[in-house]
Amino acid sequence: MSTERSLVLVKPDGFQRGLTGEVLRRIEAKGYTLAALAVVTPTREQLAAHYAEHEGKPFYEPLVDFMSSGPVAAVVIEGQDCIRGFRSLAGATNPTEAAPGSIRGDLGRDWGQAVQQNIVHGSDSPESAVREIGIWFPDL
Ligand code: RTP
Ligand code: MG
Repeated sequence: MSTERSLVLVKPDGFQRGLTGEVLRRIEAKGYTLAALAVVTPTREQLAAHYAEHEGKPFYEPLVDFMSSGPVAAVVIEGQDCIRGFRSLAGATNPTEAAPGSIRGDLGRDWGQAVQQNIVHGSDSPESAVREIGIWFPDL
């Protein structure tokens, strides 16, 4: 067990649908704290850095198009094992398969879209968290 930070994004679908407060409510109800919060429309350069591991995959271009389509809420959360913990709150990548009770299972609607629109992003490892926090909050 260790205190960690994780980078969470409320993606354009969640932000546009007014679900930012609901996502933050679940994060805080779990017991994690907010270390930084910003509303930004991501640039393609920011997204190229953020999603470097996915470059060349079939969903990469639609993903960058989707993620740059409007504002997102970028959030740094903090708490015991919050990297794995937030991934658990978020649920499986595909909202149709995500368990009820999870953010994606309860709120995600990916049908008819070019890419999975699944409300949130969460860092997947301590190394990713440090890297991603540096992209979205260079001054933190
Ligand atoms: P995230 O990075 O956003 O937290 O999600 P994840 O780890 O669960 O999923 P990842 O494999 O890292 O994929 C990044 C995002 O790309 C979109 N995606 N769409 N086949 C598809 O349509 C597809 N596959 C991936 C999703 O928005 C996913 O969250
Ligand atoms: Mg990922």
